[in-house]
Amino acid sequence: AFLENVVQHEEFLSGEYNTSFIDSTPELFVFAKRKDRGTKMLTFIGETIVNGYPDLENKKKPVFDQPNIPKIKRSDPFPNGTKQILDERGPEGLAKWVKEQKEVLLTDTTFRDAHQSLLATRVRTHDLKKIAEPTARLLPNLFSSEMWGGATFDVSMRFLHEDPWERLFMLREKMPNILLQMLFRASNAVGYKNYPDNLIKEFVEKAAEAGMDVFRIFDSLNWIEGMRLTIEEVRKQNKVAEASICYTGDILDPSRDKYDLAYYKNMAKELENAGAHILGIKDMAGLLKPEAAYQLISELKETVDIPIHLHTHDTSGNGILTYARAIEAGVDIVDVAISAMAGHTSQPSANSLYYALKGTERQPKLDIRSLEALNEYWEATRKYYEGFESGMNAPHTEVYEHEMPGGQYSNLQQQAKAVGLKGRWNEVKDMYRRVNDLFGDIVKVTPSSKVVGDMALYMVQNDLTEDDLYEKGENLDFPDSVVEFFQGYLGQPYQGFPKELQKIILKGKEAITNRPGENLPPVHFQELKEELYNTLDRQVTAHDLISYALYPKVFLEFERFREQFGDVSVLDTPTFFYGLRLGEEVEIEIEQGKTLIVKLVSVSKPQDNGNRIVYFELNGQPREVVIKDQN
Ligand code: 3PY
Ligand code: ZN
Repeated sequence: AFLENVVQHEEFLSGEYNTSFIDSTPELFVFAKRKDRGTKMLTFIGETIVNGYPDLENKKKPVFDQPNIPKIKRSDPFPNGTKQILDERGPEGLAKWVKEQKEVLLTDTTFRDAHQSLLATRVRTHDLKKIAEPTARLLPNLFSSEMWGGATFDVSMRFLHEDPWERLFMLREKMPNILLQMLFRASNAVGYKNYPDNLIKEFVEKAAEAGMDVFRIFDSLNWIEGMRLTIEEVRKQNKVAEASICYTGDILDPSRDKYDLAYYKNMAKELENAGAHILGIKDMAGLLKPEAAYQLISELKETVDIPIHLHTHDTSGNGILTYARAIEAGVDIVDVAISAMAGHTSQPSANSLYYALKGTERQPKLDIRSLEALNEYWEATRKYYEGFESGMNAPHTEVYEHEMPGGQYSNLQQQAKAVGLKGRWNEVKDMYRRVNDLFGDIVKVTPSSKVVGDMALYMVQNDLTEDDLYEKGENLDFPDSVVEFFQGYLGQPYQGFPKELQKIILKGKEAITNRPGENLPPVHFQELKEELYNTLDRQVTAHDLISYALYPKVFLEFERFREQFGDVSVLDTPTFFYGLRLGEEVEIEIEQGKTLIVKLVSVSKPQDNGNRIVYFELNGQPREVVIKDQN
């Protein structure tokens, strides 16, 4: 069947896959016969019923309460918001407007970082679609909605079998009055490695055209050389370049003087000079203590003329106090999430901040009843995803020690489990901190944080100490990500690499000091397009091409899945994760005005060949599908 052979092909599995792979192995890319949409959908539901959703331990469908969607008048015109200000006044005009506002402005991260940090990025477009318009109508004073980028791009294709571009188009349509914001890893785009310059430009151009307004741009080593190209391209598109400093260490601790106030002030000035419309402070692990926030923001307000946008994670439980102090010091915008999706590794709660600022002139302008109504929706919706909860249910102040980003904690925990270190999680966390010291105290955020995590796992797994690396380094086979990091493929860390360790890890391999993107051959979009057209046997969009160029394997697997099962993003979330109970009936709107009514009638015992027959009613007619039982 289409592409099924591909993922098992040796070259593919070895990771040496490149985009000429299709040319040299055409036999692998043959299409399966097309089935109708109803059959595809029944096959997917049948698969889920018989074999379960791969990542979930609990396969039995719980009974969920239906999330309440707040009442809104859809026929009313949308209230104007920041989107109109950007469109009318341009990014400089918007920045000027931001600075004129007395109250603190809010970015709502519920649609991106909140679920990336709490629920392994698993929130589906289906659930965003239902609440997008109510959010835009009920919170028209939001500065922006962060709804794309970071891990959402990869995860939506890989695990949710959804096209991230479709999510963007849908949200743009449902939220015409609010700025849409994304997290962009500069030369790493929405991936884990550096990409060719022309791919970065193409991504920014097409995302801007599709409706993206604010690009929060950061480099995982705070290396400004890695950010310039993206800043320039965003400016060219007349969109908002929010160039960001990643906050690490502790400016209150005199013994951690590598990243002191002067360091951050310098970087802020450089980003302003590089063309930032807004300065982002990205506190990805939630390390910025309240008094540090006050000092940092006070100093930065003196240093730059552009507005300042602060992002933190509430892992330590101190998030609201950090914001209160930053707001006192004059920060212009802060990132929050709707309460039910806030706290712990996510952002601080919008609802809490509203009350925390009561009695001050900087209290945000919002209708708290609306916020509570949206909260009710998210409280119920979050339950759909309980299989992806990290288990952290209290503040973790140890984050100040290990400095792990909010989005990495549960991820690394899973990785540790997968390599048999489940019982040694405390050692892994401690090793993470030690590896950071070993690497010379670096900024840790995707993808540099992944390098530290890989090294920590490797050292715990092999019972290695720091001394062991220096003593028997030549016999050690270091993880690829670590070798590539020391080769300079993610860019240059502040004050350089620790030289002795670099030598041990590289074993004679060369390291670069220029921008990795300069060395990478450009993507030939036209060739890629023909190749994909031949493979997929359909028109290929510019968006498909970008997804393919960034994540070739993930994109092809996503296409294979869609060919086999159709567009499963239209399914409600409980059915997507758990299938149907006997006798249960669901309505599936496969396109506007076209609905399938699916009822599960029975499931046969496995036959000798391991197949089960799943009996449905589809729009009242009996239908059956044959599913191989993998258990
Ligand atoms: C990401 O890059 O996905 C992040 O959220 C970093 O904090
Ligand atoms: Zn974050």
